[in-house]
Order: sequence, then C-alpha cells, then structure tokens
Amino acid sequence: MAAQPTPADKFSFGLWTVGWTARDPFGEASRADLDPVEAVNRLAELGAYGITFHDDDLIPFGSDNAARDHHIARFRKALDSTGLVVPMVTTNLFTHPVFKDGGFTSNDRDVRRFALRKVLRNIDLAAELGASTFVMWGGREGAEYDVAKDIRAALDRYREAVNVLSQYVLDRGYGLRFAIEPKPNEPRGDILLPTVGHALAFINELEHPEMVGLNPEVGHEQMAGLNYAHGIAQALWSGKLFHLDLNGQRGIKYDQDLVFGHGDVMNAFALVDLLENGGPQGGPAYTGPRHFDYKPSRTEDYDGVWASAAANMRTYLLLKERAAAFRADPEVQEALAASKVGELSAPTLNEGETYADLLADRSAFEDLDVDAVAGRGFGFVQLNQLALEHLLGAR
Ligand code: 3MF
Ligand code: MG
Ligand code: MG
Repeated sequence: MAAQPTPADKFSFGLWTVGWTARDPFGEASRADLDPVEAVNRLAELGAYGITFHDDDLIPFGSDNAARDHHIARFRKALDSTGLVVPMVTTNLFTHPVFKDGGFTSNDRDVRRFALRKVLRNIDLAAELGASTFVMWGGREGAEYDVAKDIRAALDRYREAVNVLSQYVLDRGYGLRFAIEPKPNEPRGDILLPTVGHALAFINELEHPEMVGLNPEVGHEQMAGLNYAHGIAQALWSGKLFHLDLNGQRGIKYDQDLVFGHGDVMNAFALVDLLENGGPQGGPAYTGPRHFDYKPSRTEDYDGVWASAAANMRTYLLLKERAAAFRADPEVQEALAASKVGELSAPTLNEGETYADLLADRSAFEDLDVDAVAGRGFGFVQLNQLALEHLLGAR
C-alpha cells in the first residue's frame, strides 16, 4: 500500500490540468468551468503541495487591471489558507488567435513585441507569488510549411526573446530560472526545439545559459518515439533538469496527457527509480516538484477529475515504493553486478593513464582474447525481468 501523498512529496499540478473542461477539436466541453479557488482547495485536500498556472488560466485574457487584481487576490487567499505554493508559472502564447503563427517567433513583428510584453508582465506575477521556475512551452512556435518559416531566423528571434527575459530577471533581482519544454508537434505541424536534445543545444547559444534549463514532458518525448527516462538522465547529466511534466502516453500519436503510469509503465518505473534513487550517492537525483501535466479524460465528471488527480500521486508513490524494493533485493544486487551496471562508472583509462600508455598496453588489444570477451553474456533480460516482477508486486 502506498502512503497517502503529503506536501513533503512535492506533488504539483497545473491549473489547466484539473481545470480542463475537455473541449477538443471534435467536441464541446464535457465539464463546467472550474473555479481556480476550488482547484487550490481540492488539490490541497488530496495532499498536493503546489499549483502552477498560465497567466490566462487565472486571469482571463483581456481582463482589465481591476479584474486582474481581483482574480489574483482571491487565488492568493486560497493559497494562504491551504498552504499550497506556486513553484512554477508559465505564459499562454498559444490560445489567442494573435499567436496563430507563434509568439516569440511569429513572422509578424508586432506579435513578437506583444508576446514579450505578455511574458514580462507574467514574470512579475511569478516573482510576486514566489515561484522559482518559469516554464516556456512554445507550442505555436513552429510551422506547417517549410517555405513559410525561416528556421534560422526563428531561432535567432527565440534566442533574442530568452536573452531579453533573462536580462529582465537579472535586473529585477528575481530568483527565477527558465525551463524550456520541448514538444515535437501539436498544435503546429512541427514545433521548434522539438526534443530534449534540441533544447539543450539551443541553451548553449544563449547569453545566460546558466539561467535556462528544461521542463521535459513524458508524452512529448514519447510522441517523438524517444525514451523519456533517457532524456531525463541526459538533462540531469547536463545540470538542466529544472522542472518536469509527468503524464502518460501510449505510443507515437497525439498528445494524450494520460495519468502518470497509464502509458509506458516500465519506463515510468525506470524514471521514478532514477529520480528517487539515481543521485550520485544513491539518494534522489532530482529534488524539485513532481509536477503533473495531464488531462482528466473527457469521459470523466468532476468526481473522476479528483480521482484522476489522486491517481497521478498514488501511481508515483507506488512506483517509488516498488523501486525501493527493487534496489533492496539481494537478487537484484547480484543481477546488477552480473550485468556490470556499476562497472560503467569506472573510467575507461586508469588514473593518470594516457593514450600512449593505452597504446603500449598489449593486454588491451594485441593479447586480448576478443572472442572470449564477445562470448560473455550481460544478463540484461534477467535483470529487466526482476524489475518487472517488482513492478508487478510479485517479489
Ligand atoms: C502542451 C503542454 C503545455 C505546457 C504548458 C506549461 C498546456 O502539450 O504540455 O500545457 O506544459 O504550457 O508550460
Ligand atoms: Mg503536453
Ligand atoms: Mg507540459
């Protein structure tokens, strides 16, 4: 039995997740609007610690200043009374038709200037609410037609935007870092910075790369046929896992945003094991929010919404429990050793050894019995079977 979630587990949810009224390209909303205050109260009751939002989730686009202040004030009141925090804020540069060709990279310069102003205003709000991460998902930054978008110019404009925003944060003295969320497609035919790897390369071209990291989403990497746990591992390796979006996806198709674990559960197991046990000394490799970006399916009423929110946290805790059992099993320890998983951490050259020493080492080449080495099995299947059996609760 998994423990009940508590704020110490650092679970957070986007306001747009439980608040999704299930309007899709083929059908009207199947649920009524959700009051953000109700979202705060219900998530706090369920044991979450944080809530995140796009500006427009909280303050309807086009609100005047008085309405804006009112929406923020009642939200703050709900935060104060429940103790829920706002670890991350993000800006909607995709819903309003003005962003139909993107925000930072629209071909229309007026749109780009408007987009920057919208984000600058929202950065102030993020800082005011004590957020430490500002996510940038550029869902409309892309194209359907190769001849209609100069990709190199678009990347110049993307970089210009992130540089301007970084400078603003520095000048204001805000304790905010940016996290880019890659996605390969949807709503655009092709989105810029489509994968973790593309985004990492982009960050290296910025004026303040130290202020910019990643917010990788399970479904987004899997939509590109990629291994999410590998992507997270590379983000960690690069010191760039600033935040993450957990959900479920079944294969290469539209962005399903299922409950965490309701897609590739073996990869979810490996992911939780990595996050919780993959630190250099065996502790957690990631200590930030465990943030869910899922959509309660269109079939669900509000009871189903809250049950699905609880399901995300419960699945995470169950996987955490299963991963701990996997690590503690002596047979797993033996299988890990037989598979030489730990041996990969040993540098290939000895300390102080040079390539000249390696060239002189006959045991590494001339005298090596290559056929004997090639004949050694790794036992990976047995190791994976042990993982599966722990995952299934069979051990
Ligand atoms: C779309 C997403 C986005 C981002 C969000 C936060 C609407 O597929 O995943 O959710 O996560 O914009 O940055
Ligand atoms: Mg998504
Ligand atoms: Mg997301």
